[in-house]
Amino acid sequence: MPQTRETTCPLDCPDACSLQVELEDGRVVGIDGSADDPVTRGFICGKVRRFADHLYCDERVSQPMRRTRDKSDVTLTAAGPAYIAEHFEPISWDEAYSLIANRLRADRDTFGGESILPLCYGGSNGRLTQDSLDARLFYRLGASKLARTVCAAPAGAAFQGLYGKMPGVAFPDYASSDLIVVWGNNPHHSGVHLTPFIQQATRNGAALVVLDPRRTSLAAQADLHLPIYPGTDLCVALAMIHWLFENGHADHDFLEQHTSGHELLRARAAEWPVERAAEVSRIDEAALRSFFSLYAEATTPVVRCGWGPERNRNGGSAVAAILAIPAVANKFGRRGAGFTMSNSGAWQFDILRAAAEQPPNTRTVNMNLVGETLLHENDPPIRSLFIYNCNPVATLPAQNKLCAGLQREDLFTVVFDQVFTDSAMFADVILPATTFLEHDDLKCGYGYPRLGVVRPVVAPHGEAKPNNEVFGELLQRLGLAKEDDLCTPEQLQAALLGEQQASQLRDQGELEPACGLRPIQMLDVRPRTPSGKIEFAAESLTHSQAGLYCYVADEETPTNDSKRSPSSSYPLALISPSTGRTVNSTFGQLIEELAQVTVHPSDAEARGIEDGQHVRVFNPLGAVDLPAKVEDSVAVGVVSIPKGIWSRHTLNGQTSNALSPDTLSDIGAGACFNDARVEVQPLST
Ligand SMILES: Nc1nc2c(c(=O)[nH]1)N[C@H]1C(S)=C(S)[C@@H](COP(=O)(O)OP(=O)(O)OC[C@H]3O[C@@H](n4cnc5c(=O)[nH]c(N)nc54)[C@H](O)[C@@H]3O)O[C@H]1N2
Ligand SMILES: Nc1nc2c(c(=O)[nH]1)N[C@H]1C(S)=C(S)[C@@H](COP(=O)(O)OP(=O)(O)OC[C@H]3O[C@@H](n4cnc5c(=O)[nH]c(N)nc54)[C@H](O)[C@@H]3O)O[C@H]1N2
Ligand code: SF4
Ligand SMILES: [Mo]
Repeated sequence: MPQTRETTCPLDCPDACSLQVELEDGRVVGIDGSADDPVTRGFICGKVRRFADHLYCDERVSQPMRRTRDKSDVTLTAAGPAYIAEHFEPISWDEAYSLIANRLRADRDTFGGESILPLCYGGSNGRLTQDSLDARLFYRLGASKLARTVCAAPAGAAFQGLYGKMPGVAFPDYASSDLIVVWGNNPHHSGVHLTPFIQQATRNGAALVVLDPRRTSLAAQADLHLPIYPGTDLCVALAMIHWLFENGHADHDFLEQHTSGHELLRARAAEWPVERAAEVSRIDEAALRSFFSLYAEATTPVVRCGWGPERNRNGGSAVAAILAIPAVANKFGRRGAGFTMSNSGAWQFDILRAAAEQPPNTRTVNMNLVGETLLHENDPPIRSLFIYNCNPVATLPAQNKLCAGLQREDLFTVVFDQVFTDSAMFADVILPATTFLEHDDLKCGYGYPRLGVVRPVVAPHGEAKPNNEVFGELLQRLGLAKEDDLCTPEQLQAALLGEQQASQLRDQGELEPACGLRPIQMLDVRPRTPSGKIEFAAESLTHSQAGLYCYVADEETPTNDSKRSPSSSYPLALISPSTGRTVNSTFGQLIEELAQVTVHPSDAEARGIEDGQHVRVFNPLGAVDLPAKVEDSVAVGVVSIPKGIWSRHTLNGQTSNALSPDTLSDIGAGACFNDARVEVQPLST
């Protein structure tokens, strides 16, 4: 008899869908969105609809494994199940725990705890599978800490500085907006449940403006698509602020009462007349002016700021300037007006605090610089790397440097994952992880801000285990566990939410935050900054190297990498946006076709490149061989390769991450994936 079970999708996506999972004989046979949910509305993305393929694929890790041969022949071209079969052998969990515990203990005792580095990111994005028992283990070992900067570090810092992460306009309220500005975000792929509300608004007469170097499917439907050159959002946002001031659309009373630092913002904006911004951003000046007028005239405009604007050297200032726009014109106080960045701030708890765990005073390694650290840091050197909730070979910048670091024979690497990722090829020990259909978790939607409970709906595959069980056992084996440690999902949930809310969550399956699910900005929610005002020049933002709201052009790029290319030899800007097939790199093993690089017809013609032809995209950091897609969906001077692809998706194993520099953004020390500058040439056959 088929059965249906309810759970929540915790993947790194804004939506936090309510799911209905169909089971037959204990196996998942179908998965879809709950029909009675106001946001999920009975549909989910195509990626998760095929989750059963991920659960039962041949590349699922089903038992612990140990490397049997050295790492000298690991290359990205060799990656794949055949490599695993030849270089690894199955071992028991008991042997795996002993191997890992002995090595971590020996490294701590000989080289110091800082020689151990946990390397983790969003993984399944749940609140219980990260920063709980894992943090307890690494803190108590005195390990190096990780600054998780590959995503949302610049945007998060800017948003925290200006607004203290005040919750934004909820997706259903987009239906009430009269102008929707989608700025560097691609909801058709990266958060599908916003789209129906945008469509509802446009049916009601709302205008839609999209700022994106690519003509995404949403941009194709927009009233105005502004094909912005990557990394120039700061110039456009400042030009808009200047124009609002100059044309009598700034709300001076609001600025005086509810903001601070507007003098600095205004002064920096004055450097950006519309003509200058148009030239630098390569957007038609008249189109920019139409955008500014549309915004000034709208009564309930909303700005959906995505993560496209942050991934470059100007990213922090850019997001700060974009988020300043509704404050300058005071487009707040009505349903559907304001902005949305991330709504993760709607839930203000952290599991470490709940478990009374204090971070040690050890060094912090920036996640973007893991390759650099593995190769060049000796104080102490990293000797043990524990990779979980993360597929760094596919997702970190400077891929070739990272792989060289991972290939060090003296480095002991654990990869704890659900499938044999590209990173697993570099492991000494591979551990099998459960998926979110096999373990307990909690998810706070960072788009629609509900908190959903994640329940195991099927038995773990093979010998796979949840993170907390594995880190709990390692705490025991290393003698680091304490009697009053909270360990079970129930204990952790209760510590996080309090007994009453935790039991409410168990009964209802989800909870809403104290501010409600659809707060009106500056009415129901206010800035959570130290002053309670919108702080345009927050103390935390003023340490930016170039200066807050100061644009750094290509030629002036500060660099920590001598191999960084001058833009004249590498004139094309490479971006690597999300696609509809993968969630970051998750599900990559299910994709068989090669990825493509999209090149504008005029750039292709100048290089003798034809549609479908194999090309090399290269710069001094790496080279990616793959087919070209010649299409005018990208702006002239811009090329695009999807993010999250695996080595098997290109002809030579390197991916867009091989071309991304490990330079850091102005604010938040974040990733600069979209600062990659490249040349493209046909591959000789
Ligand atoms: N299917 C799918 N969904 C996802 C993810 C995924 O990988 N796949 N990832 C999840 C995660 S971790 C995140 S952070 C979010 C990200 O979600 P989004 O905010 O949508 O981020 P991206 O897809 O990286 O980029 C969005 C758009 O920005 C454009 N862009 C690139 N550079 C610039 C620029 O300099 N300025 C401007 N204005 N636009 C630019 C790109 O062309 C792209 O269309 O999505 C989440 N959802
Ligand atoms: N070129 C380029 N690169 C990018 C970006 C870009 O725009 N361009 N975007 C960046 C962004 S936005 C992000 S968020 C990062 C994401 O970078 P990552 O976090 O490295 O990417 P994911 O693919 O989400 O990796 C998660 C891994 O964790 C595993 N996992 C999931 N759940 C669990 C669990 O419960 N336990 C364990 N042990 N493992 C689990 C999954 O199987 C998967 O292999 O990538 C960044 N990389
Ligand atoms: S990845 Fe996003 S859209 Fe897809 S099911 Fe999960 S929450 Fe929903
Ligand atoms: Mo992300």
